Amino acid sequence: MNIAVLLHSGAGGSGVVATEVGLGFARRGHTVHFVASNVPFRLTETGHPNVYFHQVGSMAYPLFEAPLTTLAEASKLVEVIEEYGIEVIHAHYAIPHAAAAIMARDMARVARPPAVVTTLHGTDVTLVGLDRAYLRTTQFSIERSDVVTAVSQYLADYTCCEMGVRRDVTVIPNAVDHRRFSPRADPELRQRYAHPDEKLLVHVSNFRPVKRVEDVVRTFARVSERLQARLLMIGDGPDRPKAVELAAELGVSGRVAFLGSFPRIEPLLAVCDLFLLPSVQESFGLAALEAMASGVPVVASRLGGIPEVVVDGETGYLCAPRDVDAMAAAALMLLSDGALHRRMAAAARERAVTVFSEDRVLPLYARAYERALEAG
Ligand code: GMT
Repeated sequence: MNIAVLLHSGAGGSGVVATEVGLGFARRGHTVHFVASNVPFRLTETGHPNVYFHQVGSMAYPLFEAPLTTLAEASKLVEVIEEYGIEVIHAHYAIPHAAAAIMARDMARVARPPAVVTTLHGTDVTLVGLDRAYLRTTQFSIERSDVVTAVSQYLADYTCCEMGVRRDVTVIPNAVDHRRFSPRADPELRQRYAHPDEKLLVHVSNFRPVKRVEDVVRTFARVSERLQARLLMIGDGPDRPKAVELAAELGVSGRVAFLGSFPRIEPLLAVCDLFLLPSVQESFGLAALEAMASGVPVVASRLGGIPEVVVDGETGYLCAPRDVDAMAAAALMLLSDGALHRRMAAAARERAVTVFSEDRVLPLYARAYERALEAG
């Protein structure tokens, strides 16, 4: 199949999923064309003869108050459709990609226009899409796609109930490459971040307000009152300075490393003991899944799609959002009991492999592509 993938190229979860799913299809022999404004964050591999990247152009003009990216994206996509015979466009995140995909499908001068599959990721519906500024375009783009998928049942229900979208939304959970993200003891790597008698906690996100990175620091500070521990903060974003300041205020700066954002996190995840995800909004929680695949249990908020990923009491613990005391207590329970930790680490890995492996999830997308082609 010739597949065009539209995505946000930054470090956000939707772009990561789009890249990993696209590469998964490429490894299985399909030709994948990534169309984005920059090289996608996780597109670090080269040497796939069937992977292409097409950069969306931009033209500044004094009359335009902001760049017209949706139009530029649709224009680039039409070129790709006509030159490479694209059969399926996979738009990850409704705005603006699904809109650009529908525009390009209608513009393409080809005998058989491509089918459009739109995957909803979360904030495209729960935050941005519901804003009146984008509501009608988002509804239109979802309704006119040939097949729409959502990364959790929570998000599928939310799309239908809150957005008033009248159509089927198929749940296809996010996938993890469980061969790359796997438990791997690497004492040499671990000792760069923690002494042998210390526990190593980790958080990965884009440090936006919904991630509550200050609650990560607060939880860690409470944990480290009771046991020797360190915290790795991986990622970057608007709330990073607040988290850095809070760590200083709470006297834990020396034990918290703000590493910044980088694409290959799997070796580091595998040497950590616990993943913290205290978000106040989360349609899935991809970073938590990658931790689980690495054999790292998760303490997270009980909300959105997180309970579909993390099973409370089995692969980690779920607590009320903003309840830092409960999260610290859960973390301490897990980290102080070696047998419990080993059991949860194994269960986390097992769930990641059996429910969310690419081998299981990619065929669901393949079926969605086929259905879209039949509908188109
Ligand atoms: O919140 C983020 O990390 C970014 C955002 C995005 O769209 O890039 O993530 C959303 O999509 C991810 C991949 O499907 C999900 O794992 C995240 O839960 C979701 N974020 C929210 O719902 C806040």
